Amino acid sequence: VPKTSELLKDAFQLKKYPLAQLLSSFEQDSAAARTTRSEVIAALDEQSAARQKDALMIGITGSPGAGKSTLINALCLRLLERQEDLSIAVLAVDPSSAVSGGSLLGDRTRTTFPTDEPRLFFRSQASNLELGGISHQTFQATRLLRRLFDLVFIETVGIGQSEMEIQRLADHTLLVLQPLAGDQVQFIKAGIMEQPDGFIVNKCDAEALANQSYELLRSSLKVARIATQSPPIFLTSAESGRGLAELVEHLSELQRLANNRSEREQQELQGLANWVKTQWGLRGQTRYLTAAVTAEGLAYEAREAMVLAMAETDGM
Ligand SMILES: Nc1nc2c(ncn2[C@@H]2O[C@H](COP(=O)(O)OP(=O)(O)OP(=O)(O)O)[C@@H](O)[C@H]2O)c(=O)[nH]1
Ligand SMILES: [Mg+2]
Repeated sequence: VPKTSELLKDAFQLKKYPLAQLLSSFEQDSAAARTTRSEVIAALDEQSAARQKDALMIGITGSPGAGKSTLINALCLRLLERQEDLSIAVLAVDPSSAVSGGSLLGDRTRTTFPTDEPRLFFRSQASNLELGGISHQTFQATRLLRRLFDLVFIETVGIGQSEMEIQRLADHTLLVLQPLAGDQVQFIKAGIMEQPDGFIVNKCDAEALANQSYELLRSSLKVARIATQSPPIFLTSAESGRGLAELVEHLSELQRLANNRSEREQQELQGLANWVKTQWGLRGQTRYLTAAVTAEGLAYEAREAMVLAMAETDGM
């Protein structure tokens, strides 16, 4: 078994297998995995400023089969072509097989990411739809990926609450819709769903369909009066390549504006608080928040250790 420091050295060069091994220790919940995680984070924090990355995290969400994976794939290739020194990680959160009987997961292999592109890394995670798609594993995986790549795409199936979770985790979230499909817009109108930062109407293979879809979405958003400033709407087709250049331009611009990024530290502590709540409920959360006052200044790893110690000694 290679040592953590060796794995990390290879991971810095974005070698896929060592990266996947390190990611596993971020996704697992064992004591051994936690130790590896702490070592990795400490080693990353010690890197020179020039070597430290803080990726822009883009959430791509939307109904099953809307074309999210196909889009991400096409966008990645264009972005990489455009920017020589760019590296991208894609984290696809797949609905758990319990819900779909595995069929959704099977369908998802339709889109294949190029494995021979050294600057592109792909990871698929099982998700729990009951928890809104994004799991603690997703959060943990982004902790590593954002420190190693320039750009991280997180693909989730947008059903109900999951949009909100992805918006918390990502710096910028785009909702992918099928043409003329108003269901998710209805959710936004009804206030069930938070407003995404932008909309993508995909599968706009024909011009008439694109125009119709655009008008429908625009008028729905107007009625909903969800924003004083209406979010951008992109009309895309993976088939014809329509709108992809605009979307690439948009993403590059976001990447340039570093102030779009959320504070990593804040996000980490939020991720920890979410985890404490799912593990130990409201009582545990209260207990943690009370103790956290004295833990001010402590980073994620130290706080996680504190939480585990509290759970062990007083059951939380
Ligand atoms: N006609 C057309 N088909 C598309 C387009 N984009 C994607 N598709 C097709 O739509 C199907 C679903 O695409 P995916 O990219 O797997 O969709 P997804 O949203 O990732 O699906 P899930 O991950 O299962 O939720 C595939 O058969 C694609 O080939 C498009 O622009 N036009
Ligand atoms: Mg997909």
